[in-house]
Amino acid sequence: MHVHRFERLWLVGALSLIVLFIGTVTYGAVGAGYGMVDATGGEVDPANTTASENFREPGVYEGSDPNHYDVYVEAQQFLFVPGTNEPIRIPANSTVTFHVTSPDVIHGFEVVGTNINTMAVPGQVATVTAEFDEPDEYGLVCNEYCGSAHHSMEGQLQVVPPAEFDGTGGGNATSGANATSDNMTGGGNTTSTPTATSEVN
Ligand SMILES: [Cu+2]
Repeated sequence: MHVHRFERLWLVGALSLIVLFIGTVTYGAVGAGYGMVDATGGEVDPANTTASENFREPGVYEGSDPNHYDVYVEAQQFLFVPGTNEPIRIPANSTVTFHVTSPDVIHGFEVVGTNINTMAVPGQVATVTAEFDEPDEYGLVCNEYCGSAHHSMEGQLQVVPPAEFDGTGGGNATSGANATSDNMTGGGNTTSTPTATSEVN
């Protein structure tokens, strides 16, 4: 059977497109490191978020390992606690797990310029873990429409040199600075590091 040359070209082109599309979808699903908010953070009572074991008094806590910190954030109309009235401060060269929930309506919690971006759903705790290698400042924004002052809902995350880190704050303030401090790795790393500048709005 004779297939005309142009016919064959179209055939090859169309098949290549299909392969390309399947490839990009597969890459987006498994290769790019994105994940859905799942139920691992647990549930809370939105009217009393700290009553449950899954959420603590908002603030920064030392985590299970050295250089690991847990940050509990309440996103509410129209501020992040902590984050808006006082910045979230964490030391550089650390791994941080954010636990985010909302006592009122659905909000967003995005650390601008990184891939840290989750919904804050009333009754649910979203957890996101990221590494911060170098001192920097990031904006926080809410990107789920949450009411009349949604556009003004923003905050700040400060990654400070370990020597300047003045301890964890929150329910139980312990002094968190790690003794060994200045072995900062340079530059880009795996999970969520920071490329863009952190400007808000
Ligand atoms: Cu909002």
